[in-house]
This record gives sequence, C-alpha cells and structure tokens, in this order.
Amino acid sequence: MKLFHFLLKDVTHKIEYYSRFSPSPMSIKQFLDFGRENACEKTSFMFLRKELAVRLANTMREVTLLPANLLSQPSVKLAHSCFLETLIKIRNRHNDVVPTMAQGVIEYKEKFGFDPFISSNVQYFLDRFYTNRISFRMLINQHTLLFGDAACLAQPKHIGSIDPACNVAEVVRDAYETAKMLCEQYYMMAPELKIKEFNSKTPKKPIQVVYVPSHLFHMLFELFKNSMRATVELHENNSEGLPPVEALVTLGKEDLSIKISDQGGGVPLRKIDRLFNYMYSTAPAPRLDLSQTAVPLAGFGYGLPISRLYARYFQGDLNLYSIDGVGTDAVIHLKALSSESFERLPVFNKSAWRHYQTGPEADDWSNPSSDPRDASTHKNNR
Ligand code: P4A
Repeated sequence: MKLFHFLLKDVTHKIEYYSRFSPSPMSIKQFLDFGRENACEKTSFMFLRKELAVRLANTMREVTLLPANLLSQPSVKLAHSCFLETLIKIRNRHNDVVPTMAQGVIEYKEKFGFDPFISSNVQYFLDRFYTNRISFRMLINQHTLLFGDAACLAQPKHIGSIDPACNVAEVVRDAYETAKMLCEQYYMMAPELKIKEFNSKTPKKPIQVVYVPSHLFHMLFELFKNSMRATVELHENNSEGLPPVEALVTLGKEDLSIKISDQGGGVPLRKIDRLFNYMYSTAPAPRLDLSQTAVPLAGFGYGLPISRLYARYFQGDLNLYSIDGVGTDAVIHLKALSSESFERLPVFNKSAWRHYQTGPEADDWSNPSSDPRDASTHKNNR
C-alpha cells in the first residue's frame, strides 16, 4: 500500500512540479544555432529531459480541467488516451531489449572470445541497464494499469501491478506448476513439491507480503526450472523416483525469505559465479523450429542474473548455496515491510564512471603452482 502511494504520489507530484515551470520557447534562430554549432548531444538531452516534462505536465493538468461532459466524449477521450498509448508503445517497443542485448554479447564473443575485463564491464553495465528497464516498466505498468482502459478489468484488489496481500505460498505453487508443465513436456517427468511455511510473527497464519506478484513469479519460475532440470538429469534412471523439491517460506521481523531446495547434485563453488554472468552464459539461441514442440527448460541463460535484479530492485537479494555432489539451496530474500522496499536504482556518477576504467578486481592474490620448482618463475600480476 505504502509503495503504491509513494509511486502515485511520485507521478502526480512530478506532474505538479513540472507544470509549475513555463515552457521555454525556442526561436527558429535558436534551433538553427544549436543544430549548426557543434550540437552537443548531452546538452540537447538535458534540455529535452526537462522541457518535454514541462510541456507534457502543463498540458496534462489542463486536460483534467475540461468540463466533464466534454471530457467524456469519445473523441476527446481518444486524444486523452494518446498519452497512455505513448507509454504503452514505449514499453512494447522495448519488449525485446533483453534478447537483443544478448545477441550483441554473442556477436562480440564470436569475434573476440571471452575477455574478463570486457565481461566485468558488461556485467556491471547490464545489471544497471536491466535494473533501469525493470524500473521503467514498473512505472509505466503502474500508470497504464491505474489509468488505462483495462483499469476496470484488472484484479480488483491489486494496485496496478502490486498485490497488497500477496500470498507467497500461492505464487510458489503457481510457479512450480508452470515449471512442472515444461519439465514434463521435456523430460516426461517432474519432481514433486513440498511447501513449508514458518511465520515467526503470527504463527500458523499464511505469509503475505506487499509485492509485485509477477516479479516473484519470474524469480520462482526460474529457480524451479533449474531445480527440476538438475533433479531430473541426476535421477531420471533411478528406480526410487525423483527426490522432491522443497520450498520453505519464512517471515521474520525484517525479511521474508523463500528457500527452494533440491537434491540435483549441486554445482561446485568455482562455477557458481558463471550462472550469474551474462557474458559467460550467453550461447547462441537454438534455431527457432516451429515444427519442434519440445521447449527447452532453460532459457538463453539470463534467467538467474535477471531474477537477482528483480530481488534487488526492492532491496532484496537472491543467492545460491550449492553443495557439490548433493544439491542446491536457492534463497530469495525480500523486505517484509513495504516501507523498506524502496526501488534500488542506478545513478550515473563518478563512482559509476570509475567502474568502466578498472576491470575485474586486479589480481592481488598468489597463483597456485602445481610444481614448486615453477615458484621462482611466477611473475607478479601488475
Ligand atoms: N546442479 N544444481 C543446479 C544445476 C546443476 C542448480 C544447474 C547441474 C546448472 C545450470 C542450470 C540449471 C541447473 C539447481 C538450482 C538452482 C541453480 C542451479 O537454482 O539445482 O541452467 C543454467
């Protein structure tokens, strides 16, 4: 609830704020001069950023002043809905940004191979780029769901995309069932699910949270696909059947956590970082063959890094604790209180700039040597 008020207040507040500025009229001469004399893209962008907001906000406030009978005419409504449509178009135009960026990384890798410096830059950039994308879509979705045509059709208890009483175990089950269908299509079998809840605040009450169910679904669906894949690939020929996947939903004072545990054999610690690495985990997408009905259980490899961004976006996190040879625990941490779930947004500043100058952490630890006689020949990594 608080989060919604914060967002709505933010949008209306911004409209109010920007509408207090008068638009800055540009003369033809100014247009010409700016375009001719080494036009600076940044200056233009800085100007547009404020000026477009000012002009839009001024108009938006006026539209609401129209007499109700005029506003309710279909053609007037049509004009008003232009703003909404603009937002929807912006959102839809960027639907394919993730696979497009992934393609860019694939093309780079084909030409230049894997490079740890580039990988560290790509990791830093894409984490911030996709976080910003998540935030844009959050704002646009809130606006279009609240004020759009479909507003009356939306889930009545939801506030835009937010469920003020999101039953976590229900989303867990939902994500499991969806992953199970894919898993059964692909492997003809799927592990069972066991859900446990531990509510330390109000024991025996179902655990609820103010959250975006679609974000939670996205993360859980990804974790279930991974757990199912690991479980089936390790146990498919076992006569004893598949060990179940377990979900533990917990509520503490500060955190609401969800642990997904499997006995799929786990991943060695050395390889865990790779599961979150954009550059490492992009492989050319399998050829789209419409005659082929089998759906791959794992996507094109961005599932985990992007799921972690969803968790971090509202001050949570997503971690993997894997025991090699046994199985994996994946834990999603969310803030239990909506007053603490602030958006976590990237800002461009000197510190961000510096990240692009220095690559991965410089190697300031020794290299092991298999042969002690080599020790004297080891160079310091400067
Ligand atoms: N063991 N454990 C996991 C995987 C293996 C695992 C795995 C081989 C690796 C890559 C993958 C999917 C599964 C798991 C749960 C997780 C993550 C990894 O949440 O059991 O696809 C990229």
